[in-house]
Amino acid sequence: MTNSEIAAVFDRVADLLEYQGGNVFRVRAYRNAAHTIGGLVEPLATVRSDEDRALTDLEGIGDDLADKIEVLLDTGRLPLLEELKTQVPAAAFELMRVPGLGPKKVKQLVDTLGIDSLEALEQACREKRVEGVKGFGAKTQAAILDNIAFAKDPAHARMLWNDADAIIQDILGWMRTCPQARQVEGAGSWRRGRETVGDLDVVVDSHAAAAVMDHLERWPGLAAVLQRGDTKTSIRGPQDMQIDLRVVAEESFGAALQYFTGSKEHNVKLRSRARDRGLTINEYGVHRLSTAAPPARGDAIAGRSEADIYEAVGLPWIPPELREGGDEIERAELGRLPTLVELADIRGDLHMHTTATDGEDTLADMVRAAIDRGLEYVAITDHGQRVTMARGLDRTRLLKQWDEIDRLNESLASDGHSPITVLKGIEVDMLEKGGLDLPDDVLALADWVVASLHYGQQQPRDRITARIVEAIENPFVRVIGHPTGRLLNRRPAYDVDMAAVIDAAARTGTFLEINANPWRLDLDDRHAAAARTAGVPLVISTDAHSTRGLDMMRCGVLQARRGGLEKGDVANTRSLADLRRLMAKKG
Ligand code: DGT
Ligand code: CA
Ligand code: CA
Ligand code: ZN
Repeated sequence: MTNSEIAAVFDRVADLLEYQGGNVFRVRAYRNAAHTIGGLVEPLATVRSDEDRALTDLEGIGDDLADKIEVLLDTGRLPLLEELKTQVPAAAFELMRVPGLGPKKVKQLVDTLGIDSLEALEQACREKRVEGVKGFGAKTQAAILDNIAFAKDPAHARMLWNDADAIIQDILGWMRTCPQARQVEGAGSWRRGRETVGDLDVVVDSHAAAAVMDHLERWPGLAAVLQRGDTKTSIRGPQDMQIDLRVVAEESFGAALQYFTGSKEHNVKLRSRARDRGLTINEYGVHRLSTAAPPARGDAIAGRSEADIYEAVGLPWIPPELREGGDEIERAELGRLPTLVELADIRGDLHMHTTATDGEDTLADMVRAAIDRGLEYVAITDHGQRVTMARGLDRTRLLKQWDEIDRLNESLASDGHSPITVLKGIEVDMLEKGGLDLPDDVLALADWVVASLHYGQQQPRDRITARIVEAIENPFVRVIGHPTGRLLNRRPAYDVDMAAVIDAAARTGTFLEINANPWRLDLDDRHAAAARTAGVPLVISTDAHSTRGLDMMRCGVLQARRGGLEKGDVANTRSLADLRRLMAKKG
């Protein structure tokens, strides 16, 4: 069994236990185990067979779970799951895949309406039978209908970029140890930094294709070989991810890298530009149209490097993040390609949580981790009191945290040179009825205020937009956090008029966030580009809930690059003094 299959078994056990109203700690143990295993590139079978290691070395895997993993590896089945399946209706699991329908809600629908399939649930919503069930109502019923459509859409089954990145880094590292491989690069949507990835594409420069493919087949992450040919092999890796590997000769490597980086739309435009110049481009190189097809090796006018390919059609090299078939070729032609923001430009992180609310690490740990990452300033922005699930801060607890931050800043500066400045921040919530969850006299004392919308996401477009615009108009609100609320693969954005939000932000000098969490990436590339055009400063923030979360900054930077953002468009590339000058433009 692969890791992803084992993770899926544990997730299913957790769902079914929860459905039965099982012990919450037991449910959580299975969920955590599924999470750990799902994120592991190395196969569990390898860990188990290594004499120097034990399955129980893995985070959240105790003796009991280790035993169950061994049973799964040996037999491919888990008696506990088989037993649970006999106790829970077959449809329950299918229904739990609908975003927003947890095990408890599903149980209620099954028990009261006898729902036995996704189709039956859809039907019941249409016939308005769900709104009558206790705890549901008309709004929830409408949301379920939307979410069934969302769950059925294959576009929502793609892997998050950050997870795909872990897999491709492992495979690139492995392939670079192959003696016959001279250059090894990742291509496709991963290289373009798309928020989700369908499959992974790898291009290898070698004259010994068979040896390269043999090496690929020995990759520890390999689950199955799907297809092996002379120049291309496709395999299945961890979490069912497909990987396509192509082997080309050195003189074609740049052409292949360009071709397989795509996007398809970008390539179509590039080819048509080539044709206008009497040239043809394919994965082997750029040739004159007059030469007989297929062109013989060696007569290409470009192919070795990507820059050569673009140069052959009179263009500068275009960064992969911009190759989506928009106006990047026209901009390149005019010499107007942006100089894209880079991770190294980022000097501060202005959205993060601590153990005071729903973070996993303490204030001191978060700040230490930020120093280790070379940041010059951070804002601590725990939740305001409305977020009761996260034990959101009321006035008293917030002021107490700010005292702690004062003392921390003092101690950091005790030798006269502080490595970092910690800003006193808060993530206030926009209330369902309008307004914020902490009063202005408290916000006036903050260095940095993020306002976010977590509740009442089903409200109609004009209500949601009005709530956000009202927050923007609050003189103390500096930035709107994750402005559309989308969660990739899980939940669509709430219905909001982004043009009105961008407009209000521009008018008031309020910033908009690019939330770097790989599930969010919100604003997305297009909205970020629109905000830039309107002159709204963007802030790329991790919204970290642990020290590891701080490393997600790179995902946000990638999204910003896709939106064509330059260093100057991103407020947290500035020094703290310059950031404060920019903040002073509001109100
Ligand atoms: P994905 O895998 O769905 O996230 O997206 P991509 O862009 O990685 O697409 P993929 O893996 O099908 O192909 C990788 C690149 O190869 C693609 O961006 C452009 C190029 N390519 C593949 N098939 C074709 C094709 O039939 N025509 C053209 N023009 N380009 C193609
Ligand atoms: Ca791909
Ligand atoms: Ca592919
Ligand atoms: Zn947050």
